[in-house]
Parts: sequence; structure tokens; C-alpha cells
Amino acid sequence: TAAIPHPPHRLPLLGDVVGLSPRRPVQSSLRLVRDLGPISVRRVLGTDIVTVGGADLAAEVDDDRRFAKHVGLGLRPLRLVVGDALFTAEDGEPNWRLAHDILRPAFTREAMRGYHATMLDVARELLASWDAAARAGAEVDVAADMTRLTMETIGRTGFGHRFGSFEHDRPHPFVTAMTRVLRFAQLSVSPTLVSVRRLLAGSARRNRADMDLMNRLVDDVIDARRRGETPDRDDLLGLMLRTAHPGTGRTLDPVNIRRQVITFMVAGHETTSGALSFALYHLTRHPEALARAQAEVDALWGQGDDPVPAFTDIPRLRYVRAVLDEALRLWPTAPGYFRAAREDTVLGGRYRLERGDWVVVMLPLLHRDPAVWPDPERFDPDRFAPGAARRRPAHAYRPFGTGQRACIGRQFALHEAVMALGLVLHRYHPVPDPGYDLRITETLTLKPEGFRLTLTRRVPAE
Ligand code: MNH
Repeated sequence: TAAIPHPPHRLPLLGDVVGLSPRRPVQSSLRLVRDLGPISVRRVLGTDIVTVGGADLAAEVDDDRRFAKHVGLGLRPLRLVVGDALFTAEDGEPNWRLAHDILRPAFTREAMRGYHATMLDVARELLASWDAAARAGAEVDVAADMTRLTMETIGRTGFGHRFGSFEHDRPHPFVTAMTRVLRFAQLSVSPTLVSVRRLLAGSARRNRADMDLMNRLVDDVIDARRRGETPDRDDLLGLMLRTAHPGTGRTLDPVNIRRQVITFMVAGHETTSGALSFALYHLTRHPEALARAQAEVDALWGQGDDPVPAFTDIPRLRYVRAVLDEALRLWPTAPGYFRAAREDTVLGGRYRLERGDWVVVMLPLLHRDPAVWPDPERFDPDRFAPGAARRRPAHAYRPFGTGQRACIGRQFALHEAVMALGLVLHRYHPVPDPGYDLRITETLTLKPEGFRLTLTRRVPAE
């Protein structure tokens, strides 16, 4: 067996912290390990963090028989907030299976068909807001508006709740509170430098207040349904309130339901919003890809002004989908996942792991594995042309995680995102600020920071 490579400049006690940034843990870690090969280990204040970034090793780690999901590092503070709700449940916790089985019907293709009209309504609100900006010649803040879109979509489809995201200039208080809670969580697990500790002490009280706000809002949403003020439907909330497990007859308890609602509000929008924002960013840098995407939507929806996409139109937007796939390859908005060994094992035929040892699959690294991805830094949606995926190892691309703990909302996110991006490209020509250089913010998820667009209507209004 062999020792796992580590960064060259290891300090006594502190370990491999040179260059690590508590505000940008993913990007700074990436710089630290990217030249160390498909597996490496960092020691941060006594904790060894084994990072996997090669497709062959990922295939082993993704195997549910050998490894389980691990609620590690970045997920730990989230666990404090939402406990054993779907995303943060440890493998094998009873509420995971219970909630997973109860909620599964909300993510079938039929369920997507049911969400389509609502998703379209929300996309139209985005267009209305961008029309106003286009008329005024004003810039739009892409990530902020995509967050409005995805927040509104999960609120309405999942819980019958309207946040009114497009009716206000400022982000919804839930979004502000949630963003701060996530940032606080992220800092609290970062190397505990003195400056960070001081920062944390100052914001602990605000963190409580933020959590209270989120809980209150969620409780209001649940109460409104219980009192019959919002329509009783088989959406996420309806399923959780009314359904017993088909096998065991058990139901979710009220505390768990609250935690699931918060989980879905968070998991259901941050990542999709980032994916849409990165996709638009790349398109503004690649005019030929933009032109192809626009040709595709034009061919489907014509040159007319207000297309009404049918449910079955969305899977036909193959190139728009490939743009999103490629955006999620370069900057996977959920940048990694943790896996723990179920038993003592040997990885790659030579790296020994003991039962319970965990590794992190760092997706921006995996998605640039030079053995799989030629010219990995280049944005090229054709990597996702029909049939292309069959020519590379299945575990080389995992933006939605792996195995039984993979994203339950994948189809939801893709339907929503392809439709919204398609409609945006059909209607506008996006013009970036020529001075913009990509900067990425991290709040557990990744988003382009300060990315603004000026929009020109492609088809003038009558
Ligand atoms: Mn989502 C799990 C990425 C959209 C709800 N999601 C995961 C995981 C990844 C992920 C990666 C696995 C994490 C881990 O192993 O620790 N999710 C995404 C991305 C998008 C996304 C990149 C959009 C793009 N996710 C959504 C949407 C919803 C959602 C939309 C809900 C409507 N995701 C979840 C839930 C889980 C999850 C719930 C946890 C599933 C489980 O463990 O059973």
C-alpha cells in the first residue's frame, strides 16, 4: 500500500493551511490539491481530508456497497439546522427511508408534468421583470434574479406558497436569512483562525434570529395548509402531511416535516439558481454556443414573441440542456459530496482506508480529470451531445451525487432550468459587462458573483 500524496508545504500543527481561504474553501482547496493527482490528502488543524478527483477512484467511492454517504464537514452545520431531514440524514437513519419513500411520488415524470404550468408562470415573471430592465437599459443581477425564479418555483410547486420574489427589489427575507445561515455554517467549520472566531462570536445571535425567521415562515406555510387556506394537493407538503409509508404505515412527525420543508426550500433552489447563472455566464463568453442555443429555441418556438412551451418541448431542447450540463461540469454548484468506508478497504488497489474513514469527492476536480475530459478547462456543450456520455466512464460526471443518496430533485431542476434558459435565450440577446471577470462566491454552493447582464429584446414588442 502507498501513502496518499499531500501538498508540499505542510506546517507543524496547522498542516496544509497555506493558501486556504475560509470564505472560498472549495476554490482555495482546489488550488491546493489540483496538481497532486486523482487522490490527495490535506491535514487541516489535525483533521485529514482525503480528496478524490479522478474518475476511476470515484467509481469505487460511489459504490453503495463499499461506501455510504457521510454527513461531513460542510454538511455538519447544516445537520444542526435540519437534523435527519433527507439531505443531512446519515445513511441508515430511519427517517431517511421514510421521507424518501413518501416523497418519491413528487418527483416522477407525471409529477413534473403537473409542475410544468407553474414553472412556466414563474419563468414568465422573470421575463416580465427582465423586459422592464431591457426597456430601461438597466443591468440585471443574474444570480439574484435566478434565485428569485428558483425560490418562487419550489415555493409554489412544493408548498403552495408564493414568496412574491419578483414583486420586491430586495431578496426575500427567507433568502437573506438562509444565505447568512449557510455562510455562518461554512465559517464555523473552516480552520478556526482567530479572525474567523471573532466573526462567529459576533454573528451567533444573528444566526439564531435568522433560524427563527426561517422556522416561523415554514411553520406559517404548514399551518396555512393545515387550516385549509392553501389548496390541499399531492405536492411535497401534501404528501408529508397526509401520507403513511406504504410498507410500515409510519408518518413523518411535525418536527421532521418542518425540517424537510426547510431542506427543500434550500436544496430546491440554491443549486439550480447557480447552474442557470453559470450557464448564462458561459454563453456570453461563447457566441457560437449562444447562437446554436438560440437557433434551437427558434426552431422549436418560432420567431414569435410569446411562446407557450408544452411539457414535451422541454426534453427536445437538447443543446440548451447540454449547455446546462457543461456549466455543471465546470462549476458544479453543489461542489462535492462525502463518502465513508463501510468496512476496511483498499482504494485504487493501494490506498488503505479503515472502516469509517471518509473521503470527499471534489466535483470540480473530477469534472476536469484529464484522463476523461480532453482540454478540460474549455467550455464545450458538445461533450454532452447525444451518445457522448456512453463513451466515457459513468462516474466521471456526478453533479447530482451518486447512488441511493443522489439528488431526488434532479429532473425537477433540469425541467425548470431548461425551460427558463430556453425562454430567456429565445427572448433576449444577453450582453455582459465587458470588464467582468468570473468570481465565484461560496455559501456551501457556488454562484458567479456580481455577474450582470444588459438585455436586448431579440423580437421587438408590437
Ligand atoms: Mn439536489 C441531494 C445537487 C437541485 C433536493 N443534490 C443532492 C446531492 C447533490 C445535489 C450533489 C447529493 C449530496 C450528497 O451526496 O451529499 N441538486 C443538486 C444540483 C441541483 C439540485 C446540482 C440543481 C442544479 N435538489 C435540487 C432540487 C431539489 C433538490 C431542485 C428539490 C426540489 N437534493 C435534494 C435533496 C437531496 C439532494 C432532497 C438529498 C437526497 C437524499 O439524500 O435522499
